[in-house]
Amino acid sequence: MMRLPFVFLVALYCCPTLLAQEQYTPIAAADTPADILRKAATLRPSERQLRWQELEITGFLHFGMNTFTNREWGRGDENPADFNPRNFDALQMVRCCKAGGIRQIILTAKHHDGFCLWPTETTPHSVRNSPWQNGQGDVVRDISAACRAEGLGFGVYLSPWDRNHPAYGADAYNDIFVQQLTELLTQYGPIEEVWFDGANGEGANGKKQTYDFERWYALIRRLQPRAVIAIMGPDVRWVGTESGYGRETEWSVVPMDEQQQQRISDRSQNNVSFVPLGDLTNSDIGSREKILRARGLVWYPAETDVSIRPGWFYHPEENDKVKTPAKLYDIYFSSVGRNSQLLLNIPPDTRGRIHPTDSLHLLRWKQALDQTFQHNLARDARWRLKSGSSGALLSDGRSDTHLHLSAGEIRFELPQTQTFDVLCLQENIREGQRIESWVLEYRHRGRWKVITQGSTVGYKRLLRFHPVTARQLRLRITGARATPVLAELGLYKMPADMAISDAGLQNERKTAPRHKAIGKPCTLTTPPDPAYAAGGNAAWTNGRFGSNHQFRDAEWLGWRGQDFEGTIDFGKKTRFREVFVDFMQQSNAWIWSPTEVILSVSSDGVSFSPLQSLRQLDVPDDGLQRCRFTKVGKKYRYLRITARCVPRIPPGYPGAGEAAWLFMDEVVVR
Ligand code: FUL
Repeated sequence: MMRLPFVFLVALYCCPTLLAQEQYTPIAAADTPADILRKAATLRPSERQLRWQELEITGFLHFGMNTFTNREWGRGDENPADFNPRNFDALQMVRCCKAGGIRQIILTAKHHDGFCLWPTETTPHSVRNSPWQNGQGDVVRDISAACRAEGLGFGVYLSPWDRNHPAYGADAYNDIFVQQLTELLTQYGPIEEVWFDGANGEGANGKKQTYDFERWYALIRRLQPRAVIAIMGPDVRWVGTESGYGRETEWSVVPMDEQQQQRISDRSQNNVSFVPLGDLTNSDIGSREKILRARGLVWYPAETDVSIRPGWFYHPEENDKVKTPAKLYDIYFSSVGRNSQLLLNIPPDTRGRIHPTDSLHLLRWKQALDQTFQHNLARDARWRLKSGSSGALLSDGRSDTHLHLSAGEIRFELPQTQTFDVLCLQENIREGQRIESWVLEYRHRGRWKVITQGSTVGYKRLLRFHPVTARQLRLRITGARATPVLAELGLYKMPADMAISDAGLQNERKTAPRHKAIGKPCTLTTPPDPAYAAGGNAAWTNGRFGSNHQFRDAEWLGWRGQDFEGTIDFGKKTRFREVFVDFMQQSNAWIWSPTEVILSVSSDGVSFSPLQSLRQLDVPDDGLQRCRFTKVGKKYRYLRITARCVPRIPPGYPGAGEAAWLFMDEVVVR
C-alpha cells in the first residue's frame, strides 16, 4: 500500500469536474506496478454508470405468474388464465417505492417461466391471453407511465432463460429475444436499466440456449443509449450475494479477462461492452494484489440486490416476515454505505399493489434515513487548509466538488462540541476511486484517539460507531492509489431507535473466536466440495470466522446434497460448557441450513452416542443460523457434529427439486 507522507494540513480547491470517458484500460506487459496503480486510479465511470450510482437505491418489482401460483420459479406450463390481479394499481406501487426513497424501478417484464407482462407479438404466453382487463392490460405500459408521472426512472428485467417458449434452445430463440427486447425498448419511453439474470436452465424441450449477449447489448446501446446493462452486462456487476450486505472493501475498478479485453479493443473504448466472465463473487476482486496481475482494468461498479421479504415474489405466508425498518436501515449502511447501489425488491401482491406492511416499513425506513442525514454536524466546521482552499466544499452536499488531499490529512474543528455516531465519506468518482485506507480521530485530553477506520471509500462509505463527543477532529488517509480526491465528509447522529447495538451474531462473527477445538486433530467423514475448500479441511476449527455473507471466502466449507459430519479429538477427557456451529442460509444461491444438527460424544473414537439434537423445521430467513448446544455436562475426549442437509430444495424456491448446498464455518467449543 502506498503510504502518504505525513505533512501538516493541505488541500487544493477544485471545481466541479466534467466526466471523461475512460471506463477501461489495457495493461501492457511493460507496465510497472506504479504504472498499473496510476491507470487504476484514473479510470472513471461512464455517464450512464455515474447517473445510476448516484440514484443510490433502485426498486425491484417481482410480479408475474408466480405471484398467482405462489411460486418463486414457475415451470413455464402455467395457464395465462391464472394471471388476474384483483385491484391493480401501478401508481400505488410507484408511490410506495418513491415514499421509501427509491428513485428508479425495475419490473420483471418476463421471469424464467416465460410469461410476458406486456402484449408481446412473440408468444401467446402473455397478459393478452389472461382474463385481466379482458386481455387488454399491459403491466409494462402502466408501470412505466406511473414512473414517468412520479419522476422515477424505469427499467426492465427480461429473463433470458425461458421455460415456456418453444424456440428456447435453438438459434431462433435469440431472434425472439431480440424482438422482445425491441418491443420493450421502443414502446415504453425511456428505459434506464436492462437487467439480465445469469440463469441458463433447460427449456420446455429439455434444451439449453446459447445466449447471444453481444447482439443484445448492441441493440440496447442503439435503442436506449442511456440504459445501464446490469448483472449479465457490461455496466453494473452483481456484488455476489443476495443478502443486502456488500463487501467492506469494494473497488469499482476490477481486473478484466483477456477475452473481454480483446472484445473491447476491437471496438470503440468509448462504448465498453463485454460479457462478464470469471468469478465476481469472491471476497476480494479489486485489491492491489488482484490488479497488479491483471491484463486489463475496467470501471465496473457493484449492485447489491435483496428482497424486502424472504422470497423475490409475493407469498401470503411471508406477510409477517417483511424486513423491519431497522433491518432495512442496516442494509442501507451495508450496501450504499459500502460503495454499491442497493436494488431493493418489493413484490406486489395478488391484488397488484404493494402490501401495507411492506409500504409501512419502507416509509419508516426512509424517515429514519432522513432523520439521520438531515443535518451534517461538520457543515459549519473550520477546516484547517492552505490559504485559497475552501473546506466548505467537503460539506456542501455535492459529490461533484472536491478537495485534493495531497497531504493525506485534513484537520477540522466543529463550531461547538457535538455528539455523533456516523461518518460519511465520498470520493468524487468522476476523478476515479483512489483511497485504500483511512482513519478518523478526535482530540481528547491533548491526544489523538481513533474513532473509526476503514479501507475503500468510493462513491460513498458510511461507518457507524458508538457515540463520540468531540470538537477537534482529523481524517488521515493512510493509503491511496493516487492523490485522494475527497468530495464529502459528514458527521451525523442516528435516531435512538436505530442506534448500533453490540449484540447479534453479525457483530460477534467479526471477532476471532478463542475456543478449545482450535488446532486439535479433526476429521471430516466426507470432504467438502473442492470449490469450497480453499481454507483446507480444518477450516471449521481454525479459530477464524468466515464472512457473514460471502460463502466463497475460503473459510466456509460447502457440500452439495451431503451431510456434514466432523469429529474432533481433544487428546484427553475434556469438559465442555457449550458447543455451537454456524450455517449459512441463502436460498437464492441454493444454500440451505440443515434440518437437524446432532452432537455426539465418545471416549474411544469408535462408538459415539448422541447427546443432544436440534431440529430446524421451519424455513429459516436468509443469513447466518447458529445451532447452540449448552449444558454439555460430563467430560469427553471426542466430539462429533452431524448436520443433516436439506436433501432437495423445497418447492417454490430457486433450484426447487435440485440437491441443496450445505455451508458451515467454525464449530466453537468452550
Ligand atoms: C435470480 C432469479 O433466479 C430470481 O428468481 C430473482 O429474479 C433474482 C433477482 O435473480 O437469479
